[in-house]
Amino acid sequence: MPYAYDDQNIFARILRGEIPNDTVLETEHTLAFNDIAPQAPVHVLVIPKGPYVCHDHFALEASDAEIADFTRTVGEICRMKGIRPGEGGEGYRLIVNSGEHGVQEVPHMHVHILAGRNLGRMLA
Ligand code: DGP
Repeated sequence: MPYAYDDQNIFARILRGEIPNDTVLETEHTLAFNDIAPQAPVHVLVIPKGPYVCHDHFALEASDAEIADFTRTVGEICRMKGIRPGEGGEGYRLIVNSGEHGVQEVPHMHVHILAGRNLGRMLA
């Protein structure tokens, strides 16, 4: 069954300008803003502007231009925040919750960028 995108989800409303956001970076296909409930000193959400429900929906159905723009934007934010380990930063973690078992709360594809403290081990 194809994905059904709920255009009333909170990120869709942010994209339409109905709800304010603390924008970090905006590009042609991507918007990045600070998480409303930060779990680390740096906690940025990066979302595609297109109506993609979750990661696989985006990865398989978005255009190459959208995917490239999104990936570059994540990298650019790491550069802006000074968290790139190759450039003297202390590193970061990307999280993409998808679907029920991924405990995705907002049904619009998003990547969390977390940094600014040691995030501990997640996988044994
Ligand atoms: P997830 O569980 O991966 O779907 O994470 C959703 C994130 O979205 C969560 O960290 C809190 C954040 N969030 C929810 N509502 C809002 C909002 O209105 N504004 C912002 N900036 N973030 C929100």
